[in-house]
Amino acid sequence: MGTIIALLINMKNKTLSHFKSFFRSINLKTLFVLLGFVWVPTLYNSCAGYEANQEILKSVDLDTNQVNEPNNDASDTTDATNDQTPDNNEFDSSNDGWLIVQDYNNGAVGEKAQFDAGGASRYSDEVSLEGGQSCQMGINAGATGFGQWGGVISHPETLYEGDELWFRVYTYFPEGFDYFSYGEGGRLKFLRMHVENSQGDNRGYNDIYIDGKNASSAFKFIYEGEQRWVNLGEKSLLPKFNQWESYEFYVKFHHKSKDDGGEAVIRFWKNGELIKEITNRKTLVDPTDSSDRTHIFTYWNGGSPKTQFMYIDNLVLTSKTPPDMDEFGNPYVGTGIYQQEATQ
Ligand SMILES: [Ca+2]
Repeated sequence: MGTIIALLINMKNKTLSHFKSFFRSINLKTLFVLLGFVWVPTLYNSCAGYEANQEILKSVDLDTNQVNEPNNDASDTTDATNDQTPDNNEFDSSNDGWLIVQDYNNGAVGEKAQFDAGGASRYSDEVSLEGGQSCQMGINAGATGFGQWGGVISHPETLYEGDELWFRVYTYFPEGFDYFSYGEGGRLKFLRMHVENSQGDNRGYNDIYIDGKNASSAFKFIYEGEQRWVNLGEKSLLPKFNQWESYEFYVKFHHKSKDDGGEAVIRFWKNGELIKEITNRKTLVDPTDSSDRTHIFTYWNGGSPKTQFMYIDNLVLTSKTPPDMDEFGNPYVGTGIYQQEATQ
């Protein structure tokens, strides 16, 4: 497919005048054959697995994403990270929760990282927050990307009403990355916690979206079991290019909001700063609902506007209470760097 596109681009550049006269003289039947020639491999690549996608992604000119000048200088990350390295053992041992850390430092570069449904998520040494490696996430132009874009982490133990979940991840968007959605609602799925009922039927996700390009806010929250949007943060809080930034999404699962006498609370931080605490939304439909898995990205509403890559590093997903607290006394993972080895 990459070869076909390259050929078409070459033809356009080198023989534009011939190309125009060719199209003026072309009949409808030939046009359909040509369209099929392009469309069928595109469809194949959007459905096929890792190998097909890898081929496409390798054909991208990395110059346009400015990842040719990887910046592994740890001094650039000091603004976003704590000087102290927290100890995983500091996580609250008084509850029975679990802790997952992914630092992507030990996988073979180019191999698929440890996500479900993340065929184009691979270990990379092009940029890293710590340890020399990160996880590169990629998507093809026009693809919605399920099975390729982002990834899914199954919860080691299912979470129920009253349980809490913290999801912290560092992201690096290269210059020129377009993180907006241009269809199917016009918002980009970002951090997502899945909810199901006691029969295993879908109850919708607790979602953080990157809001629309022309929206007033940078992000939005919704619990799909309630379908009420909440704006999160000013536009200035959108991801910045060529730097590591942390995002953290906290949910206390409950079928009633705190404001309604329940326990459901949602918090969202960027770079350790609380963007919003939400106390008037529920996070389950029924008290018997549960949360079985967490997603990062996984489906690009309307399709990606271009073929592009970004990177994540030092992902922490935990139902154990983290040792750090924000300025309001809320426990959170914050900006600390954790080591994967200690949790294995
Ligand atoms: Ca790393």
